[in-house]
Amino acid sequence: MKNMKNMKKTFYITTPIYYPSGNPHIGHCYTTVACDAIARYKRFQGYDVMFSTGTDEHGMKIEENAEKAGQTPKEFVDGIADKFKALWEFMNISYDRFIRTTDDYHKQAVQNIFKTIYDKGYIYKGEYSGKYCVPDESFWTPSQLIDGKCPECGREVTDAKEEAYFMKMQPFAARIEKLLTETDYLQPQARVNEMLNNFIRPGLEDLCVSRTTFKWGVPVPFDDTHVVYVWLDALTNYITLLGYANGQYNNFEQYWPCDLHMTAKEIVRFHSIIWPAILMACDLPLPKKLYSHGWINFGGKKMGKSTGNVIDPFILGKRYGVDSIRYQILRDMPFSGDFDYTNESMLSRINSDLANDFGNLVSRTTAMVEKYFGSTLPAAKIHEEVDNELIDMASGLSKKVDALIDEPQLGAALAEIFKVVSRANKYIDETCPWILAKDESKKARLAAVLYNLLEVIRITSCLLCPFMPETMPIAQKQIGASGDELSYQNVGIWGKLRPDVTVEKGDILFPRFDVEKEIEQLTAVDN
Ligand code: ME8
Repeated sequence: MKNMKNMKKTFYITTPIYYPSGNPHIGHCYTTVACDAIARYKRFQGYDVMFSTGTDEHGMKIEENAEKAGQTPKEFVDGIADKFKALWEFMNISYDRFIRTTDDYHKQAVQNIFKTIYDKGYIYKGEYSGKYCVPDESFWTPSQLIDGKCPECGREVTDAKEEAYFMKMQPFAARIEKLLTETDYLQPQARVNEMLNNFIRPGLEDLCVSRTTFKWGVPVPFDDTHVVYVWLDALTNYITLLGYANGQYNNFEQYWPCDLHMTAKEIVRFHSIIWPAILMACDLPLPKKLYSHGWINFGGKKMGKSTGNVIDPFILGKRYGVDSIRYQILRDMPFSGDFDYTNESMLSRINSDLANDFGNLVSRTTAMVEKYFGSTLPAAKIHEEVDNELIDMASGLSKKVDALIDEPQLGAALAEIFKVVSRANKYIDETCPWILAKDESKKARLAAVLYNLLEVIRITSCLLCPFMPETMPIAQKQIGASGDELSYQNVGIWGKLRPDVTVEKGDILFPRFDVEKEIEQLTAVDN
């Protein structure tokens, strides 16, 4: 029974499991960092969170890449899976579970699931016909061909047939259409029409769920001349890692159905049609939401392993700070479009929002508390009318951010937080604390102004912490906030910081970068 043992509400969030066919890049980082920010936010709200990621290690591509590298497929994927893990550690990704599809428990579960669907009569043996490239031993559909030739090697293809297992899709078509049209499962909604027009309305074709052209996969349990189609193997990770159809874990009842699958747009069809069909075939509840974001492009093209235009997150994180990179990619990705990454826009975002707006607010405020009050504010304060707008904005902020996180519109959530940060900087100009400081009779007013600024930093830093988990605790220490003052319960309540708080001025949180100089150096690194 859900939540019997643990009365906390649960939240299950997943990244795609990535192909370990090349090194991870900033595109993989985007989805993983976005999920991490949401997972951390949900934990902050008090949810019992399961956040999963992993690697999708079977298939012909991997088999081929391993051969090129002179390794066995397993040696090859071991090396790259380690790189993904190292990157996630570097990027402060707080995943709870990392699944590899070569894990024994997963392979066994995939076989069990395949057998279950077969026993229910939804899988049958048939014949797959298509275009075949003999040297590559690969089948292609006509639409995959380039100029009528093999898209891999450019050689001639021939008509060929092979025996294969198929999964019936018709029994699930009506329910899938309802899922897409009558619920808000697929976000952004714009993608729904794409799925309806391109796949569902023309009639769903049965899905080929086995291959005999390569060996690197999970064998079909009752016919080991076939391996299970890599997408059936991959998609089921979302339930096998909870323990479904295997004895490795025991969290299926606790966390399924999933609250949020996050992917980019190119794999929406797999997650909005094929995945629900597999679940329906197994009589399992459907996940609650699929958010498919756009791409990080570079020079107008999708950043990807095969295009070679990859930006190395290790280099960027080391030079500019992991939190800054996390912030920039989440802030600049629109809800439904793509975003074109440039080093210039990344640096100017860091300079303007983090160094100038947030960093400056913290350093100016703590410096003034130190200078005018020897670091500890007096308890007596005088409120003025001009404070109200700032107080209202900051007190109402967490409700807005909560709603945007649920959408999930992370860029918009960050923009809301930074509206309040900017308003606080404007408030400094309006209240001119340096003038108040010259007048002994205005000390209580000055204390109120500085307290209000510290409160804004307390509230915004709490909401920013899931996005920038390394730097925000440092900011919180600098303003003297701790314990319950930083709890979710208090993030929407004004005045929770102790009135006689003591600040601890510290290092600059976000240094400013000289954009031109950095571009020069980054270009040198690239070459
Ligand atoms: O598709 N911009 O793995 P994959 C934004 N194994 N996101 C990007 C991106 C970019 N330029 N490049 C990659 C697979 N991504 C399958 C998934 S899931 C059951 C199986 C992110 O290594 C984005 O999340 O090609 C995208 O959907 C995913 O990486 C594709 O990763």
